[in-house]
Amino acid sequence: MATARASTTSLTANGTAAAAGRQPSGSPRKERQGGSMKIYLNGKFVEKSEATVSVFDHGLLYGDGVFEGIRSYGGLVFKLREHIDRLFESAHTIMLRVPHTKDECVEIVKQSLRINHLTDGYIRMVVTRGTGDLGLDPRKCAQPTVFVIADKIRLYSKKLYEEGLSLITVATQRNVPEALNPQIKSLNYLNNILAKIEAVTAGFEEAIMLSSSGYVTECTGENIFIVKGKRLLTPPPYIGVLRGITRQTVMDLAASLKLQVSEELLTRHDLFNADECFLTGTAAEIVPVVSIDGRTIGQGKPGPSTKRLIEAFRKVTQTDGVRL
Ligand code: PXG
Repeated sequence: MATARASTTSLTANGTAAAAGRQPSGSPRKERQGGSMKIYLNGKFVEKSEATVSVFDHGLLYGDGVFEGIRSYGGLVFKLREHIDRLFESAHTIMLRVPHTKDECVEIVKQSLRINHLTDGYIRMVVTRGTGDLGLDPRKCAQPTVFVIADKIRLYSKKLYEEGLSLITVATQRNVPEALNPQIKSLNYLNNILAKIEAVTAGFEEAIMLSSSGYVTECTGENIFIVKGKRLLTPPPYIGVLRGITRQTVMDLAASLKLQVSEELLTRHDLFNADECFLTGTAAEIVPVVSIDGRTIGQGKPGPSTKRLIEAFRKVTQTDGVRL
């Protein structure tokens, strides 16, 4: 049985994970040395302490907005175009006008990294409906709010990447696409946060969310894959998962490893009986999974295909991308 669970994790009053004697892996990192951080906010770079938005911003009041999380490796911004395209698609669906061209967004992301002297960074680009009144009506919001934060991120400890994660499925179902399509990367992440709270409260780092009919969808901020023989399987987007950019990268890399990829409906039974399992996401990258709902996956340690995909992913992130 795998032992990677966070046994004494609990939720503090503000909902942040706190575990006896150890830092939660998702906790905010310390400020970079020197303490200065420049944030892009509505057309200019300002100090972090000045980077504030109105309490009337509908991004805050209603989660009315969209975002992207992007990574750069050694001065190369990975899949930058793909992230900006997805940001514009999310914005288009919620009828939010991004007040920049895609080329301008690319420049803003690059500048955010450069101005903060980051070559290996994590970038959060956010566009909200902007400042309105207390009603829902988006027509009251004159101008979208745009901000970009360039920082560092590490979701899980090194140990978890080496030994693998233990997951549980949770009662909170993934949003039904007919109500709120997970393809929209909106600021409304309560569905995912409720699932995360269930996992953390039970002493696990991450949750598997099921669809309303009980099929596997994704984790709270990562897509899920299994390896069965020479096949690499992941749930199809129509079941209600984000078309992850890391997910697509892994699907592209699989061919070179002679793995046959397909999008298939997966049950918990399929997960329990997989040879290997792993998660993908920009922030998390590729994380091996070794136990699900108490069942050991494969040999109970990161599998050979997972390790080769991690290696192939590491290589591609070091050679591909938009140069700063
Ligand atoms: N599914 C969901 C629901 C996501 O939010 C992914 C999959 C992976 O997609 P990419 O394109 O990044 O491979 C995400 C990623 C976090 C965090 O802290 C994760 C995401 C956004 C914000 C924070 O884990 N999204």
